[in-house]
Amino acid sequence: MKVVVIIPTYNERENIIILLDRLETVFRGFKRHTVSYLVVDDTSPDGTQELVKEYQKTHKSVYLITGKKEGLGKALLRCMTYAVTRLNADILLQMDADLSHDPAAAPEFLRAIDNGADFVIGSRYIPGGSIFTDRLFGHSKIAPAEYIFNIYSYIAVAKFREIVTGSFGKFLVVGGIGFILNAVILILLHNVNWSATWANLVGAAIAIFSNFNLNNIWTFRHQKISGIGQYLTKLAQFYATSAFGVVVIQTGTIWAGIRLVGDRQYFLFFLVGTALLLVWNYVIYSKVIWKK
Ligand SMILES: Nc1nc2c(ncn2[C@@H]2O[C@H](COP(=O)(O)OP(=O)(O)O)[C@@H](O)[C@H]2O)c(=O)[nH]1
Ligand SMILES: [Mg+2]
Repeated sequence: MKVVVIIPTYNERENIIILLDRLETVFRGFKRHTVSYLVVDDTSPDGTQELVKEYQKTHKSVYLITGKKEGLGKALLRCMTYAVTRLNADILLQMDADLSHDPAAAPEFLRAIDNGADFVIGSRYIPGGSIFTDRLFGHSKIAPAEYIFNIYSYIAVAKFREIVTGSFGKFLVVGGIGFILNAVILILLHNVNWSATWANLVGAAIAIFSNFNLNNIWTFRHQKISGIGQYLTKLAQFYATSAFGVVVIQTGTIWAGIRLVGDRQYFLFFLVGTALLLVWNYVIYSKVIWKK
């Protein structure tokens, strides 16, 4: 298979040739794969690129792509795309140019791939792991503050996306549909002279039925309830826990709030009660009704 070692560089003139030489030594006589090297240099002002171009004259398996500096992540994406689409790489092996990734360890990564791994990651934190050598020449391009900020903002965005697109977001959408159904039925029946109480009971009963089925086929589809016996048992459970939530948790919060603080704040207690109801419902659905 074709291995492309990808090496991002920015101001690595003291290191890049040493690294390429060491890699070539390590892979000399390596028969299982053909190995080439792709340097991605973002027009380093120290002339890294010129050194690599000179080196290419005598080393045919070294490739170079260049661009303007947009950060390490962008450089790596560009480089991976090039390696796959232009050099037909089957396996990508990424190494920093500052000699902090030991070339002698590279064949071990390929061995793991040969043994069936799809992705191999080296870590200084596993048993036997360490920084083999730390950067001897030049300096780190990645400022600690920026690094920490980027990691935390990535985690925050990923977590938010997971909540919105994950089961909690779907649960909210399903609940919203139920709320609309409930309101529409209440208004329609009230218009044909039903009492608001009965009209709401029918609306709520239909909304709960809709919530149950939509949650079953969408929100919690990986734990889908099937089989008529189980379906009916879970549906009854769903009605019971939904009724408990509305009567005890939501209405109870309003009742307690009014008694403690007074009637004028009733809408605030409605909002608090509804928030508690959402938590109750979500916990019951995920931990009881659609328990993994
Ligand atoms: N092409 C390119 N390479 C970069 C850029 N930033 C860092 N690098 C390279 O990425 C590797 C890791 O960067 P380094 O400064 O050693 O980061 P550290 O190991 O986290 O301190 C080195 O080979 C750098 O030359 C960039 O913006 N573009
Ligand atoms: Mg480094």
